[in-house]
Amino acid sequence: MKHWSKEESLSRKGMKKLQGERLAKVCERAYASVPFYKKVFDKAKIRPAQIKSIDDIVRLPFTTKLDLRDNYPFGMFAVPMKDIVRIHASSGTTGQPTAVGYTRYDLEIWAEAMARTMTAAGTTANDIVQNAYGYGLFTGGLGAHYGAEKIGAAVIPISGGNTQKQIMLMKDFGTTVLCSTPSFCLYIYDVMKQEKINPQSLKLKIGIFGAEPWTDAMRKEIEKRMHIKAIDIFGLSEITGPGVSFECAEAQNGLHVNEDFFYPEIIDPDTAEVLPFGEEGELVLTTLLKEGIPLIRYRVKDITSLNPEKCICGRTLVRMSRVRGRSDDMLIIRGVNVFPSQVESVLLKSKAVAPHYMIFVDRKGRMDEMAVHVEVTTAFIKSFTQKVLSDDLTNFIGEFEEMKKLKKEIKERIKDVIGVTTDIKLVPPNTIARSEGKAKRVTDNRPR
Ligand code: DLL
Repeated sequence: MKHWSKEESLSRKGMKKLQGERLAKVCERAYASVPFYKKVFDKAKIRPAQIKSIDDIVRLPFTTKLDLRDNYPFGMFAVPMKDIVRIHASSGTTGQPTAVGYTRYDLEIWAEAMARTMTAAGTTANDIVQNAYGYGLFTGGLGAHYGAEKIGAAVIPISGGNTQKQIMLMKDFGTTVLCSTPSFCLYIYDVMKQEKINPQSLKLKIGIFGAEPWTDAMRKEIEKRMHIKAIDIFGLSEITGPGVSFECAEAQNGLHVNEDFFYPEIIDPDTAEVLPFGEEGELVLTTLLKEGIPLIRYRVKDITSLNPEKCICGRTLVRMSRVRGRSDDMLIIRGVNVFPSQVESVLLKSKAVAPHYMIFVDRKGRMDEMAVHVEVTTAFIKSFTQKVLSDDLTNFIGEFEEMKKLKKEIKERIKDVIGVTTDIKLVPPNTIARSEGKAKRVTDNRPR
């Protein structure tokens, strides 16, 4: 039987009522059990009893990553440690990690959120799910694991990395669903190609991808190369992990938010004013049921918009648009705002380049300079030279007229679409570092 909860197709009115009831309770709990929330509620002169409907949420103060850091490791927990059954942590690449604790009930809700996610992607109890998200402090591995188990699929808990083995198991076990970052899937594809394994010879049909920004152009590349349906899923460890929102296979058009668990708002990142449906801004999420670490109006920093229209799949859950990137990943190049995903969209319009690129930002004197390194495809090189593709190519790759023309085209397109002048460097196939987890596509060397 298909896993489908009635909350996925509630009327807007019914959903708002449910959200309002849950918000009132979470405010009570947070106020009573977390000193941080008592302090900020008191400061804002608001009592939990004043929160009666979901529309009252605008009266509540925001929570930020800094608040989590200030209360590191367990200061934001709302239950005693005897009730916590799992602890995860963010990677902390930009400083101290943040720790999140789950009660048994929180894990149930998370598994339910991921069961909906897997189902919407087309996964059923008949599937064999190869889970290549990292197991460990990162929430991807265990998050996808319990969701897949909940719907009765067979999980292969291989975790990230180990590309050769990933391919071996796909073949031997007849994997039908792959869970990984989109960049890791591309890496798996590269290795399959080197080993002359045709993706069509595999049973793989669905890819459940997330944990990093990726564009629709990248989706098309993956779908074409791997012969699968590529589904976008979103989440973050502070809120639960993967399972905050998910695309459905029917529409692949926006990510349904599990809004009975996580209430989404969009705000103007500068003024913090709440924006109407359809407008792009910073995502803010409130956990409506979390016991371990309830978060009220948590500023997520990801840039997206919300669409309340009913989807062709039958779900009424509000949809968020594909995340464009984080506001703190946005590069400001000579005053122009640039998201790496915009660069990706432009690059992938060209058939001559592969979906592997790096962006380098530097400052020369007072000027910001942006360089984009992108791999050309083997097919493109073969179209104008019969020279063997070897490392030697690195030395003279820039000398071919075809290369110069392509470089110029990409440079002009980036200038037209994004409005910045970039230095384009075309590099031979397989020379840009591949990722087995979240891809790192930007190196910003500007002094801070
Ligand atoms: O990345 C949870 C996750 C695991 C999501 C597996 C999806 C699949 P964190 O490590 O806490 O958690 O990182 C969260 O990653 O705020 C976004 O900036 C980014 N992110 C996650 N999913 C997407 C996505 C996991 N589909 C941060 N598109 C988030 C764009 C994403 N960015």
